[in-house]
This record gives sequence, structure tokens and C-alpha cells, in this order.
Amino acid sequence: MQAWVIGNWKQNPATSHDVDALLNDLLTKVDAKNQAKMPTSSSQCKLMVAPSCIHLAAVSARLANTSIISAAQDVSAHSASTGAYTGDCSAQQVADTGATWTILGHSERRQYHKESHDCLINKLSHAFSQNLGVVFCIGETQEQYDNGQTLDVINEQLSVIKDMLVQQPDLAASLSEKLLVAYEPVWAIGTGKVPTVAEVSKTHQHIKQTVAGFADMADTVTVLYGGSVNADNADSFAADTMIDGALVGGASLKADSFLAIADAFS
Ligand code: G2H
Repeated sequence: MQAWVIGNWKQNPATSHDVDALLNDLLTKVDAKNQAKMPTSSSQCKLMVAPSCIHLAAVSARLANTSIISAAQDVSAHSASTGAYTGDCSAQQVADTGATWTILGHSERRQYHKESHDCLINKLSHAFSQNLGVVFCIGETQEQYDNGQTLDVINEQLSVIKDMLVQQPDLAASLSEKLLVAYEPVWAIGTGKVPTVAEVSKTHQHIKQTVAGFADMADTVTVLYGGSVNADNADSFAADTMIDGALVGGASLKADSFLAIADAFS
């Protein structure tokens, strides 16, 4: 299965100058690896970065005609195109920057912006209507993990996809190409704590089986692991056949650590 390593830059870097520096470093190092025929190349591991919306147009322009894909971190739930929604960016506006993907449902959006089941159905449907691919994030809290509720939480969060397909069954055919699921236990995000590879593997297997049950898909859905992935632990996740890549936060803000993770999955 095609591996993906995605940098979720969150609300970083602070300035456009710092964004340029990170991109320049990343592109220079990817070029050097490609020329040396080292593992990290677009054919073996797809690379994507998701800057904050204020930097998305500049990043998308800089990454045009490179092997790195640009993505948004969110789209508006209210409209796929335009409207009186202060502070929002629509899926059409995201696509207009040249970005081709968006992250949706990240736990920080669910927690700080109270994103609900219906809100996420709207966001998924707006993104797909503009031909954006979606990195859909799911995962349990520490309390839910401690109570053994991980798979129940996953089932509930994945039901967004099922319900969207009930509304728009025509999207089922392209789901294996246009949807990546990122399993990110909330308690592992930015904490340095990670589940065991066996735990992640079992949850990914469950996600693949569940999504396959929603739609007659050409391939099983790609499932990435996210939560404190770094250059030291990436190899262990990459060795498991159920783990198709990584969604990386902190370690994506340095080209060296981001590319070391990509090497692990290549
Ligand atoms: C989880 C992840 C990126 P980090 O949010 O989505 O962040 O790698 O910093 O835990």
C-alpha cells in the first residue's frame, strides 16, 4: 500500500519568513535525496504538509510542481463556496490556493471548536464536492482508553463517514483514493506517550474493516497513525503492515525529523 507521511503544522511557524525557511530546507533535502536515489521519493512515500490557513496560498504556490502536496487543516462546515461566515475558509477557497487535500476532525478542532457529528458530515461533503482529498482524524481520550472504550469511540467517529455516504452514495467509488483515516489517540498527541505498535495495529485493522463495510471500495482505506511520532519511534510503526503512514505534528516542523520519518515509511 502507498505510504503517506503528513506534516500537520498546526498554528506554526509564527512568521512567513519561518515558513519559507522550513519549506526551503524541506525542498532542498528532498531534492538531494531524490538525486541520490535515497528512499524518500514521491513514488515510495507521499509527503504532504498542512500549514495554517494564513500561509496556505503561499505554501501551495511554492509546492506546485514539487513532489510535496499541500493541504489545509480544516474547511468551513457552512458552505462549500462563499457566504457570511466570519473567520471561515471554504473548501472552494482552499482548492483555489492549489491545495488538494484537507485535514478534518482533528481532536484539537473537536475539543476547542466543538465540532459535532453533523458539522463533520458537512465538512467532508464540502471538501469532496471541491475534489479535495480528506485526512479524517479519529481517536479516543485518555479516560476512554483507560475504560477500554477505544473501539466504541472509533465506531462512533467513523459513523460520520457512513452517514455522509447515506446522503451521497456516489462518493463511495472514490473513497479509497480520496480518504485517509488518521488514528490519533488524544492522549498521545504532543505528550511523548504512544500506544504499543500492537495496539495501533489492532485499531487500524478494525478501522479498515469498518470503513470497508460502509462502501464497496477498490482497496482498503489507508490508515495513518498520529500522536508523538518522531524520528526515533517511526521505524517501529512503519514495520507494521496495518500502519500505512503517519500524521506528524511537532516533528514535522524540522525538515530533518520529518524526512527521517518519511524514510522509515519508504
Ligand atoms: C497529533 C500530531 C499531529 P504530534 O496531533 O496531528 O501531533 O505529532 O505533535 O503529537
